[in-house]
Amino acid sequence: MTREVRIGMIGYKFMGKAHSHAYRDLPMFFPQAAKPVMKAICGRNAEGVQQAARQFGWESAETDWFELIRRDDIDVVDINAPSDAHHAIAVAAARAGKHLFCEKPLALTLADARDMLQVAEEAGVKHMVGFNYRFAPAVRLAKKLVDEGRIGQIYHFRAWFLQDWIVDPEFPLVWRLQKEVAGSGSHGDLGAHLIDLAHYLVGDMREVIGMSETFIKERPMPSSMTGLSAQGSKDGPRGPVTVDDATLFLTRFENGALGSFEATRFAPGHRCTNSFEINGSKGSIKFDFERMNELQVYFTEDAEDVQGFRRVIATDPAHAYAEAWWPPGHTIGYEHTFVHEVLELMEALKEDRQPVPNFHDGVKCQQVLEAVDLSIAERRWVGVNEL
Ligand code: SOE
Repeated sequence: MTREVRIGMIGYKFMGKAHSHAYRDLPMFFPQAAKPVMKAICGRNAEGVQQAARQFGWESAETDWFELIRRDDIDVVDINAPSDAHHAIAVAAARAGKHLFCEKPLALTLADARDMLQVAEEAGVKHMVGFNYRFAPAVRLAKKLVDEGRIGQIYHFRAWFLQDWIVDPEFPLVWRLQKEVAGSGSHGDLGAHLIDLAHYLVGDMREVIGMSETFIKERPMPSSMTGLSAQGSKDGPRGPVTVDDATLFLTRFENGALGSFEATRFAPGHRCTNSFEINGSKGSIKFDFERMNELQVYFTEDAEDVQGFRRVIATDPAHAYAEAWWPPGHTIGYEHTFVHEVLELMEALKEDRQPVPNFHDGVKCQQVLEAVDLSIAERRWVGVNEL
């Protein structure tokens, strides 16, 4: 692989912008990495995609993803389209010899996710899945503390991802609320991140049991959507919400730890509270994405008179990625998680290895998502390996 990697990206809205920003920022802050060349961006709406190409800095625009994957000046196909398009694009792109970078959740179903992995492996291409929260320096620090045994044996992992952008019953029926496009609701959108963090920090899950609810069953059809905002008319046509508004589940990990998970879009005041807490024999760790530069850490071995949670700001040279950015205490944000993600992709390509997290992680996440769904449908504990 050369020092340059030519990218073709499908989707130009929320994630398209986040990824575009990452490609642009990477060479400035991580000049040692292979350089992403923003060759082509693709979207169905010609005017929209051309505007995005100009605004984000792409060399060209396409309106048909099939044309994009046929181009011989593209090395990586970056898939940011809604979830129902992931499988077809990934399979065709892998067969065309392109490396893959796909947003989460990997697919609508476990069967599709497994197929994507199999086709990518058979084609011998690299594959990455967009679990961006792994790339927050404070999360990297949590991982280091766990791996070095500084928290001891893990007893508990509890995680919650809370949002409130659809709490208004008149918020329109956007694609994220339609099962055939999104696969699931809060479960696959938010829960998927928590499941991935649990896999990353604690390990594999043995069994799960869950519950879910769709609080608002019908909503007005949307007339437009950008990011997480949408317009629709109260008096216009309405349609059924076919995904979960909230899903909660419990797990027993293979290493004996216990886990609890809550993903909801019905938590007023919580815009993007992606949090976890780990309790181990030697201490505890707490993370909250809304304070993403901080990690709360407690060590049982601290002297008794100063015991308590300490607030570590993960911006010192001792922390992952920090030296490339700003002086200590000069914090970074959401968009930087994507820069670090793209850094991993570029390094993996340069080193001729699979990036992490890759489609194996995407499949593992999908397996838990579906095990939880099955446990809800059958009202019982489900072994993750049943699927
Ligand atoms: C919307 O719920 C959303 O943007 C998710 O799609 C992202 O994956 C998550 O990181 C933040 O919330």
